[in-house]
Amino acid sequence: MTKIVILTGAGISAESGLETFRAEDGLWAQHRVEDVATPEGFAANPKLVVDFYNARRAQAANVDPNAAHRALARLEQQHDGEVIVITQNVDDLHERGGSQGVMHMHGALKGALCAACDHRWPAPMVMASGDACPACGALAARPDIVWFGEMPYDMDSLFDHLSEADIFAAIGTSGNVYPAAGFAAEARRAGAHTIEFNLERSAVGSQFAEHRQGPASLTVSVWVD
Ligand code: BJW
Repeated sequence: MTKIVILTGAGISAESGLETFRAEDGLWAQHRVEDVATPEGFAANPKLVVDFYNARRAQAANVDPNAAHRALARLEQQHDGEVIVITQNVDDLHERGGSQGVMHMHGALKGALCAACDHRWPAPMVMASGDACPACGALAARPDIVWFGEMPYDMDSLFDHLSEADIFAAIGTSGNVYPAAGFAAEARRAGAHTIEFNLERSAVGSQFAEHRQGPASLTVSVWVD
């Protein structure tokens, strides 16, 4: 029985209508990363950051999973072995496409996190900066998002999965952000066959044995079916 580990990035949600980060007109062309995706940015201007994620939460709620998300859910049902979906995305399109147990290594738009005690709870659709934490009462609610300089979630478990992978597939991720950008090399070292699904070669394209170029809705569906 083969174990398939899949890493997804913003490119898998692009055809659902969500912007990627590093496209010419992407999110980082419209906002300074330091302002909206670092703990320092949040400390300097919490309202700006909370508003940025409120807007993204609203956008994500208004789009639907696409054929690539649905194909991965079918893979999970059909494959005679384990399928692990690790996403860097903070939307819930994998879950709404039918995948179970998705690992959100960069957090989730649907989550709130207490900066004082690390308690996590479901975020309201519109968060306010300085909302109270239901566990400790501190006025320290923030979006449950992993910003630059913070430790992604579930790292030990993610590396265990990578070390057991027979197939590692990266879908729609530019390979610019670590530790996720190092996953292909890690899986390859452990003996996995590595496949990249992208419109173009990513920054870590040399780590993949196979490249499937084109829109994920098409290439992932062809791979699964
Ligand atoms: C399609 C498509 C279609 C389009 N079909 N494809 C120097 C060296 C190495 C590391 C560092 C360094 N200096 C600092 C670091 C660490 C830092 C880092 O990596 N910085 C780099 C910029 C160099 N990383 C961190 O700080 C991380 N934490 C950390 O390292 O902790 C310490 C640690 C050490 C050791 C082990 C473990 C931990 C935290 C990173 C947090 C990233 N956060 C963000 C924002 C929050 C989430 C949010 O707001 O949504 O996460 S940044 C942003 O980038 C977001 C994404 O998840 C992430 C990755 O982007 P992604 O998904 O790849 O999107 P794009 O836009 O870059 O690419 C889209 C791709 O899709 C493109 O390739 C397109 O071609 C493709 N595409 N349409 C198929 N239809």
